[in-house]
Amino acid sequence: MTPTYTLPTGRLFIGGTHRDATDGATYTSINPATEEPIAQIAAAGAEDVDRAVRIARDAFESGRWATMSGAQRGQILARAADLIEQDAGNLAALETAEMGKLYSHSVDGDIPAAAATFRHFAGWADKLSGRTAMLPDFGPQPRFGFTLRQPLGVVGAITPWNNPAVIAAWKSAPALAAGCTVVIKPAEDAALSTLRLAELLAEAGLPDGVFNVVPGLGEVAGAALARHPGLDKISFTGSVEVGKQIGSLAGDNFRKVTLELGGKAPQLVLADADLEQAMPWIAMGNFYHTGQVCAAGTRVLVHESRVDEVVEGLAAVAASSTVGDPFDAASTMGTVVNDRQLERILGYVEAGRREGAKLVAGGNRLGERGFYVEPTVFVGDNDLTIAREEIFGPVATVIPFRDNDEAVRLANDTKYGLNAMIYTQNLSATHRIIPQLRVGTVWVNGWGVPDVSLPWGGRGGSGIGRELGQSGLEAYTEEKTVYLGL
Ligand code: TXE
Repeated sequence: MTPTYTLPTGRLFIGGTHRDATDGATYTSINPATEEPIAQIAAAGAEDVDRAVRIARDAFESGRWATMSGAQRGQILARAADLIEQDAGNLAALETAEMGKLYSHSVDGDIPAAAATFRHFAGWADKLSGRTAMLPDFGPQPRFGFTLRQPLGVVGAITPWNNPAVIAAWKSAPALAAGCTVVIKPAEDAALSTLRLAELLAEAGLPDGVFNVVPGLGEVAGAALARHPGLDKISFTGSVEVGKQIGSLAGDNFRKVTLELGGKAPQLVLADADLEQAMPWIAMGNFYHTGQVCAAGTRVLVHESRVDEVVEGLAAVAASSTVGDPFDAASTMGTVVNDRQLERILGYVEAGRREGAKLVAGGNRLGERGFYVEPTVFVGDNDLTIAREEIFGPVATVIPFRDNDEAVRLANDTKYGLNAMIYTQNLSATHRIIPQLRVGTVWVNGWGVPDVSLPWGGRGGSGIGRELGQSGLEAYTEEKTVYLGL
C-alpha cells in the first residue's frame, strides 16, 4: 500500500501561528522503512522555547482558557477528539512513515486511543471539584473546611517517538481539561503527528497560546524546556537517563513532575497457566510495535515444568512473523525507529550471546535497507544484561523459576517497576502475588496497552507519578485547602 498523508507544516507552533526557528535551524525526519527523508522540521532553540513558555504563561494568566467554564473547555476537547478521529488515516500514516509502526496498529489502535483520551478528559473538564469537611470548632469559632482544585498553570511536556500522538494526548488532554496551558516538545524522530494535532486543536476552537509545539533536538529544545523557570509542571516520557536530569531540574525549581521511564516487565507464567490462552499475549507483550513499548513484557518468567512449551510457543510466533513494510497489511512487524535503535538492539543481542544465553529464534537484522530486525527469543537467567536493561526491541528472555516465591523475587529483582503480567487459573495465587509485585500495573491473563480510564505509571526506575484516569487529571491541578470561620 502506498502511504498517503498530508504533511503538516514542519514549523514551530507558538501562540496559534507557525514560525521558523529563530536561527532558522531545521532537521531532517527519516522514514525508517526506506531510510529516505520525509520532511524538514524546524528545530527550536532556547529562545524559541522561551517565547513559547512566555506565550503559554500569558494565555494562562489571561484566563481565556483557565476560567472558561469547564463545560466549554470540555466541548472544545470533545470536538478535538472528533477531528482526530476524522483525520485518523492521515495521522496514522504520518506516524507509520516517521517511526515504522504498523499502519494497521496506528490507524486502529493509536489514533483512536488518542481521540479517546481527549474525549475522556473532555468529560472531566466540568467535573473538577474539591472536597468538604465538617470541622470541629477551633476555640470559640465554628468552622467549615473545603478544598478547591485549580489548574497548575503552564505545563511542559516532552514526549517520545514510540506512541507520539497517544502520549501527546495523555499529557495534554488532562492538562487542558484542568485549565492549564501546554508547551510540548515531541521527539525528533516523530514530531509530525503532534504538529498535526496542534492544527486540529486550533480547528476545534482552542484559544491561541494554549497549546504550543516546539519540535527540535532533545539536548537543545528538550533541555531548554526542562530547565525553563516559567513552568509549573513538567511531564516526561522517555529514557531513564534523561528522566533523571528532568527530575533533578524539577526539584531545583520546586516544580511538579511526572516521569514515565520505561520498564523491563516480568510475565509470570505459573505452573497451571492455560498456555493456549496465554501464548498470544506473552508473544504480543514482546513483539508488538517491534518491542518498542514501555509496557513490553520482556522477562518471561516461567515455571520450570512449562519452559519447553513457552519457548516453543514464542519461537513459533517468531518464525511465523512477517517482518516488512509497515504500510503492508500482511506485515506483522514493522521497523524499529532509527539506525541508533537498530544498533542498540543488535548490541544487546550480541551481549546475550556473549554472556551465554541460549538463542532459540532470530537475532539478526533483516535486509540492508530499512531498520528491520528479527523477533528474537533467548533462554537465560535474570542476571543477564538482556534481562536487566530495557532493550526496546523484539527480544524476549525466558527465565525459569521453581516456585511462586522465586517468581516474585525474580519479578522484583529489577531497577524498573512499571507493570507485570501473571498467567494462571489459580485465583488465590493471583491475589497473593499481586500485592507483592513492586509495579504500578498488573495484568492477569493478558497483556495490553493502558486504558485511559485507569492510572498508569511506575515505581523505582520506571518513574514518578501517574497519568490517565482521575489521578492523571489531578496531576495537573493544585489542591487548595480553605478554612472558613463561621
Ligand atoms: O530517549 P530520550 P531515546 C527508552 C528506551 C529507548 C531509550 C532511548 O529504552 O531505547 O529510552 O530512547 C527528549 N533534555 N525509552 O533516545 O532521549 C527527546 O528529544 C530534555 C522509553 O529516544 O529520553 C525526546 O523528545 N529532553 C520510553 C524524549 O526526550 C531530552 C520511550 C525522549 O527521548 C533530552 C522512549 C534532554 N537532555 C524511550 N534528551 C518510554 N518510557 O516509553 C532527549 N530529550
